[in-house]
Amino acid sequence: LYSEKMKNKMLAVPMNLGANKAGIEFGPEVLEEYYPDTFGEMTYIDVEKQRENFNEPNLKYKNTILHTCNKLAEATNEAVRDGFRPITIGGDHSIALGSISGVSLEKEIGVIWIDAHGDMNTDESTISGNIHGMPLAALLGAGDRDLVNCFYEGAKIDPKNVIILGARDLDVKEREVIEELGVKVIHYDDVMHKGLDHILDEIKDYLKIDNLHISFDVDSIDPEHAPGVSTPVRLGFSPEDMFKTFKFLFKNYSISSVDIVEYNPVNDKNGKTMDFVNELTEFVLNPTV
Ligand code: EXY
Ligand code: MN
Ligand code: MN
Ligand code: MN
Repeated sequence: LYSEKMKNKMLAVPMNLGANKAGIEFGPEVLEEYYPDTFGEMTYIDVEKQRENFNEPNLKYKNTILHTCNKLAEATNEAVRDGFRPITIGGDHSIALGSISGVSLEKEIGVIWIDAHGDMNTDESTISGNIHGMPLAALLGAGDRDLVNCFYEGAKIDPKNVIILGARDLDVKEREVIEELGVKVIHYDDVMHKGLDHILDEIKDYLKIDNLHISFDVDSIDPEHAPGVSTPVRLGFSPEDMFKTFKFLFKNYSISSVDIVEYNPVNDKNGKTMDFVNELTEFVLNPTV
């Protein structure tokens, strides 16, 4: 399935509360300032601070994150219904709860979660209480009911239609959640040992779904190439290999929507990360496979 050329709808979500770290909220405006051609048309989903329930240390800033994700879901749902491809620029990975909830209402979608992490903690399994470590679990119906019921009741995706690609830092209890749900994980070790070509075949053989959402976390890239993230983990994809992966995905699936999250300008070194994020976004906006 070729991803037919679609009109893009660029959304910006300056969210840092899921990572509980300063800097990520400035990602969209920094990208827009340096690369107006790529990021000049973004519609901002503003983060409106809600009253928080601070005796829930395992769900930090839940109400504000949920409020923002509901607004984002409205926006991605409207974009899809109007025949656009929503491209959501973060902001931390908690916003994927909103972007994916919005695109999953009318049709079943698959998700490839490209990330050094699993983002499959629940409020019970989390160590940090940071919600950017939880969105995929919530999308699969696990954990805090309010997160699970974002935008509409219940799970948004089926575990059989999900692959986590590039994992190299999973928490112990998080692994149990992944096992229980039966989500396929392709660790970065597997990519190194089997080679990317083999891995891409593996994805093609496993993920049998028309509509695919790409949730791309910049920390999936080797911090040598992309240091500007909130939770860097050593090793990881080279930019070249990631472009090869994106070309493969756009060639073999009908890409419904894309997230590009966790870019943190504060940690960037001489703009290396910003340049990569711009190049990747340029490809997504005009996928020449
Ligand atoms: N697993 C750790 C936690 O839950 O806090 C780290 C999560 C990092 C999440 C970043 C967005 O990918
Ligand atoms: Mn509001
Ligand atoms: Mn992530
Ligand atoms: Mn990550």
